[in-house]
Amino acid sequence: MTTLNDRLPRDGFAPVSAASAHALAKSMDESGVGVLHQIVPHAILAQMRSFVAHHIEQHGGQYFAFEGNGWIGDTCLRPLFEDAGLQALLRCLYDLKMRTSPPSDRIFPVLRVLTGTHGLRHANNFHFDSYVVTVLLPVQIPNGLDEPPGDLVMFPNMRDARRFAVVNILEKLLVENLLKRIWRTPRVQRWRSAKIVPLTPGNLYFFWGMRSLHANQACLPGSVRCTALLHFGDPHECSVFKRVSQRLHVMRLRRMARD
Ligand SMILES: O=C(O)CCC(=O)C(=O)O
Ligand SMILES: [Fe+2]
Repeated sequence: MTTLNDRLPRDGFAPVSAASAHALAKSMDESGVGVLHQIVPHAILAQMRSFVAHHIEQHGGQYFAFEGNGWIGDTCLRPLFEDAGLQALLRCLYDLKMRTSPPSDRIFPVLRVLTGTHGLRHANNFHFDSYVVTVLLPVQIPNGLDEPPGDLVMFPNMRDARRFAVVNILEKLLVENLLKRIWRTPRVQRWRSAKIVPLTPGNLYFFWGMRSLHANQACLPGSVRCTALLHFGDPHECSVFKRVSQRLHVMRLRRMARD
């Protein structure tokens, strides 16, 4: 039985549940993105921004990203990450798309902070995620007058989720490396009907990360653009080829830090 308490927002977050799964999946299929509005309140975004400002200082004013469970447990986003409603929603979305249960309930969280000249290297870096469902929470988005906000750009549902890990790796190598400059050109973006998604802090943006080629647009080196990503459902989690793709990902990040 649901009590009033169950329906009240917890820790200031608006409630999220699997009841939104069908509407979100429809929107993700049809337009590329599904949105849940005003889920994370201002007070929590403000706390996250001071956490980020502190770490920017420690990184010499340059781009950084935190990957994996370590960072989120120490932040005020933890209740969202651990929320049973969000977890049920993610499972349901995976199930709707893949027609099978996810290999595990693991959520892979990432905090990306674009700032400084290194932030520019990470703009227009088109890729497919290794996970079927991606949730993007804008924490801080540049909003100065005439300032580029660093919108999300995507080619919605460009391919199907790949059943075989090796096909996935080869396809990623081709699209993300050999063809990487092509996706940045305005003509190709127009031709392939790229979708520009302006981001509002506090909303949750859902998309099929494994199917939709995506990247962020550039922002000014003096600005801060911070997003938290929750990746869910890696169909190749148990594959022997997984190590290869992880290695490629690490090499790519190292190359970007060096160049
Ligand atoms: O920050 C963004 O807008 C997108 C980041 C992203 O796609 C990722 O980390 O996988
Ligand atoms: Fe991504």
